[in-house]
Amino acid sequence: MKAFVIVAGLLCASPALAGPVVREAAGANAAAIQAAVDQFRADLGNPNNGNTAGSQPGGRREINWDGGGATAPVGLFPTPMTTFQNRGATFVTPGSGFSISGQPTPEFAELNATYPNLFASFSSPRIFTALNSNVSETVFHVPGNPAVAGAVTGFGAVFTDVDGEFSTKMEFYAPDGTLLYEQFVPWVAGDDTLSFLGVSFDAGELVAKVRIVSGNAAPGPDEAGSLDLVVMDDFIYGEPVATEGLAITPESGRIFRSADFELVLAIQPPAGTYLTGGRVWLDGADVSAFLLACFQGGSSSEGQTFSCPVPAGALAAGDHTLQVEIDLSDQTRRRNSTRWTIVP
Ligand SMILES: [Ca+2]
Ligand SMILES: [Ca+2]
Repeated sequence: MKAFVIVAGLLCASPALAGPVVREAAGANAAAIQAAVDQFRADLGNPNNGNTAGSQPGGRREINWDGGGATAPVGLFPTPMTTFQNRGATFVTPGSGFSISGQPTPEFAELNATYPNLFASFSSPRIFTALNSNVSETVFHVPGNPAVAGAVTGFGAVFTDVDGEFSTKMEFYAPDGTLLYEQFVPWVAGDDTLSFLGVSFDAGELVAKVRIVSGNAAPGPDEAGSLDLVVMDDFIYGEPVATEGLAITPESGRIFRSADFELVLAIQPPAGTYLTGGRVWLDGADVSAFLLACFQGGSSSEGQTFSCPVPAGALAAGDHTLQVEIDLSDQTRRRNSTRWTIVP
């Protein structure tokens, strides 16, 4: 009976064609990318939650680097950069740290006198770069609480002076470390140009980390020969929600369609809290009712468990994303997801 319920449930979910929703644009000025940026904001939802502590029910976060305005001096930061942890993001680079531009000019003239001729802001006046590296990573956690790992539904960034088709890219990683998606940022000839790439996911995929390769060299030298120097402006991302304390097995990876497997949710509420509700989506379709009929309770070293046997053939060949969200008695949420590639 249980096997029948789960097969019927999963097949009836009739998953929509899932995947990344990509918004991108490049051009000579802010107006050239504004529509793509606004569409991406709409994809993530309103409001912009600013510096509000804690994971909010919806909306998004933004960082424009413009605090202090036109008179602010250059801001130098170590790695990890913790300045925006109140917005649920920490920045890491293999380089020596980060810089938010500022006086003497807000286009990094202190790094190289030619840079004001290369770089422009989308949100005026300040822009952002890693130092001694062209690589930076954004890692998500609960806003105001970096000890609790989190994930978002999408991330986008503005870049300035992307001159090459393959110089600048973003990689999106799931909470279990799997690379979900990667794409090069659109380029356009010229200087003082702006590019935008924003990717959100509509099938339940979650992003715990974004790795950005910004140009093909670290800032410092003149942009000569094959060098393509690129720095960043606005970061825009979905509301970070805690992933910690909610584990899904199997983790992302390949599963043979001919094999049975066991879906197990392991939930470890923080001390003093308990589970009050939850929902499960398969490829964006709500399968909570089918799984509730199937789940068997138990416990493991990872906490309280809910198991459901998934019989061979219940999922069609291809990629499937399972997202789980639970509610806890302290009014907080936990959310996690896994992506299975079903192999014929
Ligand atoms: Ca800015
Ligand atoms: Ca460039």
